[in-house]
Amino acid sequence: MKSKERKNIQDRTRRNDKDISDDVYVNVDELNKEAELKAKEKTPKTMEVSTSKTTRARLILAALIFLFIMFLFLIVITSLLLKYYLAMSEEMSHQKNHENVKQNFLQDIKAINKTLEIVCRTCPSGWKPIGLFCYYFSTDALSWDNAKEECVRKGSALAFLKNKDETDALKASLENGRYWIGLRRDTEPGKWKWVDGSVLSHSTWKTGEPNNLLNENCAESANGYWNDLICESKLKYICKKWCCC
Ligand SMILES: [Ca+2]
Repeated sequence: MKSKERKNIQDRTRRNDKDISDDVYVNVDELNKEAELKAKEKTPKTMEVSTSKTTRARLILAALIFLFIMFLFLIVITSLLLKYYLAMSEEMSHQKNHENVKQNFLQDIKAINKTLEIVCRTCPSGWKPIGLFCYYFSTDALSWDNAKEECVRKGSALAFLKNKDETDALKASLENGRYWIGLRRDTEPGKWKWVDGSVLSHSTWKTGEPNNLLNENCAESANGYWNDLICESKLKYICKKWCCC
């Protein structure tokens, strides 16, 4: 009897152990499944976090590259501006030096002209200094050819008045008289030439002149205005020469 009871007890014990073992296995499986579920739930978030970090890192890298490129760009622009500034400074310096040289040159020219004017005012007796020339206003009357020869004999030339400044300078001396000037009709029709061979480039002809009335081939200054006249006419004359220069 005792043996039978012992056996029953052993059987019950064995069944309980088996039940317990089964319960343990069941719990372990459940825990594994739960862990898997949690792992599945956690994986997307982990991936999202990882992706976000990668994106941020790329953005930071791109920003750094952009800043570096901008830095290089600023260096290049600054270098170009500096180079341009230095070139402009050098150019302005050259221009300033050139302007100084020009001003000094003009001052020297003025000083030379002033000196020449003073020297050239030393005209022979009976000659009148006007500008850089000496003029002789004759009191005797000659034909145009004789007047020309007389001027040459005096070391001068029958006056040639090539520009307005000279004509204006002589205006006061010519207002009250008639004088031969060194202008004669050329062989070419309509052309006039000065005694030095130069062509006419400036004139103060009287209104209606030259009219070439009765073969008038020589020019006179009549009260400051020019008129063509017969060369054999007897008129006072003007000689002109450089002074002592
Ligand atoms: Ca005339």
